Amino acid sequence: MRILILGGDGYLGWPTAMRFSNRGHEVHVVDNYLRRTAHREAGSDSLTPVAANLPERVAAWKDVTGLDIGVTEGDLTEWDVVEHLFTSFRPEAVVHYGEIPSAPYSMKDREHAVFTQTNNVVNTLNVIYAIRDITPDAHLVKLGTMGEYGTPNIDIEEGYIEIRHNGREDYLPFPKVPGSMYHLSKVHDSHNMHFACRVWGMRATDLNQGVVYGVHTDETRLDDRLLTRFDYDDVFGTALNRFCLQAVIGHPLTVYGKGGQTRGYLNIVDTLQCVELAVAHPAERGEMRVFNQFTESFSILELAQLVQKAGAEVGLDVDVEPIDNPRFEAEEHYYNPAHTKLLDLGLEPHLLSETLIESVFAEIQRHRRRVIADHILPRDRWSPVAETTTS
Ligand code: NAD
Ligand code: USQ
Repeated sequence: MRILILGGDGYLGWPTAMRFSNRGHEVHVVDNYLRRTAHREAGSDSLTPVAANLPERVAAWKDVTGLDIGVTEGDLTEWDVVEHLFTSFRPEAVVHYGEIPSAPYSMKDREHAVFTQTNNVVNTLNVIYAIRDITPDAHLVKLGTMGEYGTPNIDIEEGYIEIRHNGREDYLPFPKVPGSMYHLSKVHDSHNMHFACRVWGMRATDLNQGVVYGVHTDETRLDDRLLTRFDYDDVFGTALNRFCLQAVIGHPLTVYGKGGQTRGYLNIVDTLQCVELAVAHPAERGEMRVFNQFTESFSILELAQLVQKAGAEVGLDVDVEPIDNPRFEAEEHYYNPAHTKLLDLGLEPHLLSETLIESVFAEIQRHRRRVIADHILPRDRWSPVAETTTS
């Protein structure tokens, strides 16, 4: 199959590209290095040393496996780039990771919020129109987020809910109450995709993914030149990856507030599995499927305690020291999202274990000299109101 990977230079995009290439697909990756630029500007960096650019990455892949991956270094918000891409490559599946993924980045100030929403919404609109006008049968597999739903006080369904209201019934998109300008950008994307499926018969799968953790996939292990990025800073690092790094360098684990914030989590190898399953079982024309993509839920305090326990096993003395929550979010809440659709398609979860955490510790140790410790504590508060009431 011809598979286009948007955001193919990212944490998840690069391993996904290698996986599909390894499986014999024709793969083309696209990226404008926005993520690398944001780190450069902030003074942070991936813990793992990643190859300098996509041409170097695909050259290393070719060297190790003999397989080719095509590259476009370009911005998906530019229609010319997208139009050329679709006209020349004619994808059968489009895996869309190519957005700004960070809630804290989007909440810094007006500029970052506008940039996040413009980048994410405009580039997805370009992709939708390219599918409509150039490759109408292509299947869009788009990375959304569990955070689109927020933390409502009812069970979360997979995308849609049956509603009875004043004696009538309908099956409608599940209500969305997201917690950041970034998460909102994903809600806007979902609405635009739903519209394109209803009105133009696009086929799409919206993968509402939880928080991803882990360093390695089968392909990144083949050669150090194939490593994917691993971030632990306050803006782009995600919870478990941050905690593992903090444990290794002796930094107290940064649980925000009461620590009851509960989220769905999954191993990076399961991200690849889920995306492969979605691509192998395409949505019908006109169908907008929504899969909740995570394998298990933890509160942030539970996660910290798991890391602490795994640390003790390998002789690390790990402290958990809750700090003032820089975000505006519920710290104690109900959380029970459905996540059966990917299991029904054959997902075999790799659940979080002490052994896995210990293997992440070991990989962090290997790159420890690259740690930039002054990018661990959060620097931006999300709510001027919260700032006033806590100061
Ligand atoms: P990432 O930042 O590492 O990857 C995204 C890539 O897209 C980056 O390399 C970036 O340069 C590129 N990009 C952004 N805007 C672009 C544009 N306009 N044109 C071309 N390229 C562009 O992030 P990630 O962690 O790999 O996440 C990938 C996707 O999965 C994102 O959409 C994110 O929202 C979603 N997601 C991630 C997680 C997670 O825990 N990592 C969880 C749920 C959902
Ligand atoms: N948290 C801490 N301490 C930390 C970091 C985070 O307590 O040091 C808490 C946060 O306050 C939040 C939870 O842990 O309650 C998750 O935070 P996170 O930074 O790991 O994840 P989040 O900001 O939600 O974003 C990440 C990815 C994003 C993806 C999302 C999936 O960056 O791309 O969409 O996870 S989800 O959370 O399901 O929406």
